[in-house]
Amino acid sequence: MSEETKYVELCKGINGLDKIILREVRGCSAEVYLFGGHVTSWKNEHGEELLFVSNKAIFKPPKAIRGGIPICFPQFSNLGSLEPHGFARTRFWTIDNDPPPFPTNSSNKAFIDLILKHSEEDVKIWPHRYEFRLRITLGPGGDLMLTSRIRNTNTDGKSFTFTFAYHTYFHVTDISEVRVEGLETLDYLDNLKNRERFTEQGDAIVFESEVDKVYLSTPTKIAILDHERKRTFELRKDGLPDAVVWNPWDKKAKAIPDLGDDEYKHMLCVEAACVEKPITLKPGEEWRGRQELSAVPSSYCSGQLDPVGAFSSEEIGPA
Ligand code: TA6
Repeated sequence: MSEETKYVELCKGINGLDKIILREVRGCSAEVYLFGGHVTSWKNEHGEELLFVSNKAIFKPPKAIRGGIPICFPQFSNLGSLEPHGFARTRFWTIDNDPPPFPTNSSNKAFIDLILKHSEEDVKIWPHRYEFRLRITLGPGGDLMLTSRIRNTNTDGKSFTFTFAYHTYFHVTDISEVRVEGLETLDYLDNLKNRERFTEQGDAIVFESEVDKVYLSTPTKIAILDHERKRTFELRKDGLPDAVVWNPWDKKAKAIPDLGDDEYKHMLCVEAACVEKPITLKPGEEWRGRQELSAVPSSYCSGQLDPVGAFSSEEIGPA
């Protein structure tokens, strides 16, 4: 990267929407739209795209962008009266130029702080005041880190409750050659069976048909092995006990207007989430939830996952 190249650049994206590009010295990059506070690209040092964004994605508000990392807040899916996955993914966020102190690794230079606050319109559908701060960091080694800090700023003394997910769409070469490790033997709610509770049987999770499951109280590390590409994604999470796994497969894909009929083969959603036990904040309280992603060559051995620790770049202090 040349001296002049910026770690953080604000520019226009598709349809003139404001976009931030994060770059790191070795050539990796990430892109974030202010619309939705939505990460739409994460590339490694070879310029290979690691996230899936549909060719049919509509970069036109108020429709959420299909792919990347939509932020689901204050409601995951249809678990409440709001629009599916809440409104954060369809609102315009702003750049937070003066965020409250945040424990940062000084080697991280490519990061952006965004903020979303209640609007008078939104108060009519979700009667609460809040500040949602989102820091998106591209580490020097190419890791992508998202940290959310949500504060209850109600002045009427009322608590609020929410569910949450980083609805991450990973780009995979061939879904039928992908396996997910770290969720085996866990309990899950099956969205395809009225959210009935089951226990995962067998070894790693593989894909042969539609999957829409919320794994409960998972370990902090999950691996997604793209056998065909010889690449492993590692997802590390903190403050987010659950993990959603979703692939619509062929029939459902055809029913989603902003997803190509065959694109399900090249995507897999694995989402750090808090679904089963919603979070409640009293006025003045803050919650933090973090997701870190790495992509490593798949000389990575399966079975290396350990259930604790290992937050590499920025530690989360007490809330
Ligand atoms: O996270 C899985 C899920 O809730 C699925 O049920 C599926 O519908 C998906 O999200 C996509 O939702 P969307 O509202 O973006 O079409």
